[in-house]
Amino acid sequence: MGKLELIMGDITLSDADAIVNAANTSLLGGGGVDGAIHRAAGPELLAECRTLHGCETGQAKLTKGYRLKARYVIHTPGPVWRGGGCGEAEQLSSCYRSCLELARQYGCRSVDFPSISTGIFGYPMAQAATVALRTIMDFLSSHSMPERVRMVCHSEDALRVYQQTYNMWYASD
Ligand code: AR6
Repeated sequence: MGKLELIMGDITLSDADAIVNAANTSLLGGGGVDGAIHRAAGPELLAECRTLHGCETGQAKLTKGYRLKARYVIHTPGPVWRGGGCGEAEQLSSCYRSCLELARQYGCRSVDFPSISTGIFGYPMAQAATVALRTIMDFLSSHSMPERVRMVCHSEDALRVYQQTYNMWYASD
């Protein structure tokens, strides 16, 4: 079974085969990690994104990585948090699953994720971590690729939440 790692860092510096972009449904860029990925990848990324004609929440589309070290960027619009009663958890889980499925189809051995929806879209970090880790662990337990998935947390607080969530659900001792 592939392994999951929780680290702190800047996903634009990732050397994984694919990185995930917490995008919006236009796929035409924005703030947060989306803005950082577009800046680091260069204008060719936006040019390719324009050919994709957007993406639905919970789905994913793949582009090349251009000036990034990562070969591919997998763009997924997460849900906007509306209090939790509007299908947000199912949509967030679908984001992770769709990205992992695309990565597998493109032969990616390693994939790095940011914490989708937990910035501008307002999803509470602990609840997002539960959905993210459960979906990734389920996928890894039933597929041989990718071999390594990393959650790249952007702050110590975020990393602590992911570690605590992991320990709560998956630690064996
Ligand atoms: N590396 C890793 N994680 C990061 C980085 C980075 N360089 N920069 C931010 N984060 P957000 P969302 C974390 O707001 O909530 C955009 O405008 C950040 O701390 O980037 O899904 C899109 O176009 C947070 O934990 O994405 C959409 O309109 C996480 O990444 C909207 O924002 C996600 O924060 C998407 O909102």
